[in-house]
Amino acid sequence: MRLAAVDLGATSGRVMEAVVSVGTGADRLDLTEVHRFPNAGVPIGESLYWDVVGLHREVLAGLRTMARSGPVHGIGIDSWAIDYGLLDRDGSLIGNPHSHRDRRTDGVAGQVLEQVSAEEVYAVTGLQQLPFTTIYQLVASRGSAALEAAETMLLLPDLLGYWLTGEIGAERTNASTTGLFDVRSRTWASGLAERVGIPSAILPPLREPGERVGWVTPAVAVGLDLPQDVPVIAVGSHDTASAVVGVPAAQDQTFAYISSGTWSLVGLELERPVLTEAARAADFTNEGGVDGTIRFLRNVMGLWVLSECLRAWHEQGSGADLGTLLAAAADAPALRTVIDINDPSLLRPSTPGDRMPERLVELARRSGEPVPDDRATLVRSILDSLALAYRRTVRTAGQLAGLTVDVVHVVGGGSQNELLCQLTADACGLPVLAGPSEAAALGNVLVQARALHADLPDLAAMRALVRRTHSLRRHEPRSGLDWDAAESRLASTKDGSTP
Ligand code: LFR
Repeated sequence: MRLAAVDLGATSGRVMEAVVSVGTGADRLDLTEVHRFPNAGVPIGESLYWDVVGLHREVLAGLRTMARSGPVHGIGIDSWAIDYGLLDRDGSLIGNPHSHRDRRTDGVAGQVLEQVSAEEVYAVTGLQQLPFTTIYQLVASRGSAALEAAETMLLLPDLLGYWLTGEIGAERTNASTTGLFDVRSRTWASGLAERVGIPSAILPPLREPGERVGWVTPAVAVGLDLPQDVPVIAVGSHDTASAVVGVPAAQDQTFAYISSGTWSLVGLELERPVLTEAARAADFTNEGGVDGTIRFLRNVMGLWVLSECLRAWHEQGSGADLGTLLAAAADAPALRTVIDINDPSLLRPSTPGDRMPERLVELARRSGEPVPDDRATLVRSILDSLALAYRRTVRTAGQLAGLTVDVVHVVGGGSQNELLCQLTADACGLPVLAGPSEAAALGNVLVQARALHADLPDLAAMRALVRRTHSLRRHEPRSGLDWDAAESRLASTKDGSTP
């Protein structure tokens, strides 16, 4: 079968064509990029928005290209989580969706947690405290004309699916990231929403990955030159949920995963949430995975920090090529400057008046670490600090869940960064299996393929197919670097306390 995976990231989006066949003696899971397009937050005044109509246009362009060269048996959409659009009573989008990196949520989490205790919130939602979670965005917009006019809130993949099919709903893995979802009953936490002044009526009916969202509308079918019986299928519409489906883990190993892109999502797949006080204190999240699994993980700031440095240098007119920088970073002194890569000062986009490279230098200074003196040492410091954060997170996840991790799988774009993967193996003291880089798109099509009756009964079968059809790079841990000492150095700084 020939399936379209729409996979939207914060810096680029793509429409991928997948050809899937299972059980025919010649298994196939071939992905081809049909259309790739840039994405970025768009500043207007003090606010930061997504150009969601532009994203819809690019999705249509990709689907049209795919339709020209053959049949399309299904379409699935995944994107980053948390962000949403509001629909009015006519079903029209109200305004532009905000980016979670917008400043409107500054201080809001603190206000909410004065109203409902952090313990109580964690017992219901099981989520890490991220300042920009949907609940905080909606609280920030209480009293706004937009929220007053809103009939429905749609997370971004559900909004794009609505524009293709006319059907309204909320796919469960992404709903689980909103802070408005009850991790145990697996339904909306309507009571919590109402307590903090969010009208629960805007939360649409939930759907499971694998359910049909609907058929493309006649207008979409005509515009794309598609037949009208092309289904849009709900996949793990949170990109991280799809990426975890695409982790090529073997069944006999306990694996941790790092879904490495703009953010790095680091954790374990579990059958049940871990809602202990220790998990809350360590700020671990229990997001919903495909097939009722739990993604027990933490957000680590990720390659965002590096890509914002590249952008800042580029805007300054002295742009450098990533490959050259990484080669120089490989030769730079190891573990010279380690910083808390999760520091909130790194969250916002780099601007000419507040550039990411300078923020990192400032953070090193504040932490009493040697200040990076050139680009190679700065990049090395980012990668060492990421590896250190991965190490702490993998170890803490294992302790909290009572599991001994055998192997770390790195998937997503960051799996191509060989230096980072090697440092991750060294830091964790565990083998790292790197790839595939397109795990989210693979997870997206695997769930579609099953919904369309491919013989992929469970996650193990899906992962076995990824293993049979994709080659992975293995990094063995090397000894020689003192990661324990680097970790203690970091822990002794004020900002190094986050796990
Ligand atoms: C990764 C991701 C993370 C989520 C962040 C913001 O792309 O979806 O899982 O916390 O983006 O939505």
